[in-house]
Amino acid sequence: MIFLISTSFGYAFAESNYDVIIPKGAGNPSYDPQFKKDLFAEEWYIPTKITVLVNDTITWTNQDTDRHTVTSGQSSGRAGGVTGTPGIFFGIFDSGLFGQGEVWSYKFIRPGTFPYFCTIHPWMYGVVVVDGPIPPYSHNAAGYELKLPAMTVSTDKKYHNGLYWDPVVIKTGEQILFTLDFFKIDGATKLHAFEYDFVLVQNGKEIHRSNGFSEGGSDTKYFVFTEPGPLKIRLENMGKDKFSVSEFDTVVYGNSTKLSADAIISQNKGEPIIYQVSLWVILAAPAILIIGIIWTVKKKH
Ligand SMILES: [Cu+2]
Repeated sequence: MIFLISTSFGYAFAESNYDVIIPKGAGNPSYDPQFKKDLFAEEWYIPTKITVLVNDTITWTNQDTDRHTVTSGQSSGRAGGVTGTPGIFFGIFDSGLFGQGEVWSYKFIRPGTFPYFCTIHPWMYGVVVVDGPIPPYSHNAAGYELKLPAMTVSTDKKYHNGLYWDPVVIKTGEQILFTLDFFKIDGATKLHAFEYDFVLVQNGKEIHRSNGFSEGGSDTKYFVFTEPGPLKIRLENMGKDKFSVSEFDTVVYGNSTKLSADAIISQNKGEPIIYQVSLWVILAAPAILIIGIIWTVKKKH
């Protein structure tokens, strides 16, 4: 009986282990396939895209001399690395720094597309595609079950907030009803006519903000999501205080997870900008020098 219940959720897979390598040279944002191949990595995580099943584990091995991270979020890409643009944190997993010869493992317990990058070399990008059934219960962005209503205490410890959403698994194109509860820190005294901002942050970007007002301690909000990806539901400016923030996290599922993985890769590839810039310097420097010599010679005569 117990076995039947577990298979009805589709979690009867053999759990497999996969390896991703961080190659030597990953700490350099440029590359030159013809020369210095040992100093410049063409892929920062090998393979860049890996497809696994729910409950599989991936182990990253650092073969570079620099320390690196495996951090869920959006890389700034090759071009962004040159301009010093940081990556965008999604907050699902973060290895922290690990050095030469060290490894870090993570088990993926829900399906989806998980882009990741290195926090100190944000041009480094990889993506994990996890195939399998969507957990039939409400869960956080990592996939762990979240009992609804989810409860939390505001950052300034002044308020207690409850949040319920329906349907409990959020999908694109479906109207979601959010029910919000506002209590004093005792968790029992309802806050009536209480002002706040309802904020949705998806894939690290604010996608919605609207004012709210509680009636008898509660309020409702509707939203239809167009994009899949990790979601933070934030209650900000509670009681008109910018330090009063409560946050909940979950995920929005789309129809296709594979398409977005390919989009992430093509978006990050970009041009090897440092190589182009260095070519300009090589060509422009002698030209400026010659102009300077001609100008100096002319001045003397
Ligand atoms: Cu790195």
